[in-house]
Amino acid sequence: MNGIYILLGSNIGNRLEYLREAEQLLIAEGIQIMDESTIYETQPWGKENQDWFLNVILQIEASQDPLALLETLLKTEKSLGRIRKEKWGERCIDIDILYYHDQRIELDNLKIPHPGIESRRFTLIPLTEMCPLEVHPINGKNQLQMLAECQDELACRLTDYKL
Ligand code: PH2
Ligand code: MG
Ligand code: MG
Repeated sequence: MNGIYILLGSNIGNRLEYLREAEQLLIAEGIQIMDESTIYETQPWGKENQDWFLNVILQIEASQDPLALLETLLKTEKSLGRIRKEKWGERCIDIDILYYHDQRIELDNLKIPHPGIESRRFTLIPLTEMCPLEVHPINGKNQLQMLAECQDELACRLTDYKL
C-alpha cells in the first residue's frame, strides 16, 4: 500500500454534517487530505437493526505515527459527541485507520491493516474506486481482487453528496 487510508462512517443525526465536520477537524489537526472517495450510503453491517450509514474513505498525509494518529482520530470522534455503546452499534461518527502504508500492527487497541477490510463491501467498494491495484500488505491481494472475492452482499449506494 502506498498511503494512509481512513474510513469515516455515520448513521445517526445529520450524517453528512458529521462527515464534513470530522474532515474539518482533521484538517485543523494538521492532517492533509490527499484524496477522497465518493460518499456511499450503506446498509448496516454486523448489526442490521439500525439506520443506514454514510461512509467515505480519505487518503491522508500525517506526520504522526499510527498510535498518535489513532489518538487524534479518537479525539475527533469525542469532540463530535461520540458516545461508545455496543460493538457495531449506531454512531454519529466513527473514524478507522484502514491502511498505514505497508505497516502491520497488532495491538489490543489498534490493528493495521484494519481486520474488517476483506469482509466489508462498504470498505472495499470505495477502496477499489481509489486504489484498485494497491496491494494489501498481509494477504497480497489488491483491492479489486478482494472485492471480487468478498461474500458480503449488503447494499452500497453511490450518492451525490460532497464533503
Ligand atoms: N461500521 C461498523 C459496523 N457496521 N456498517 C456500515 N454500513 N458502515 C459502517 O461504517 C459500519 C457498519 C463498525 O464500525
Ligand atoms: Mg468502524
Ligand atoms: Mg472505530
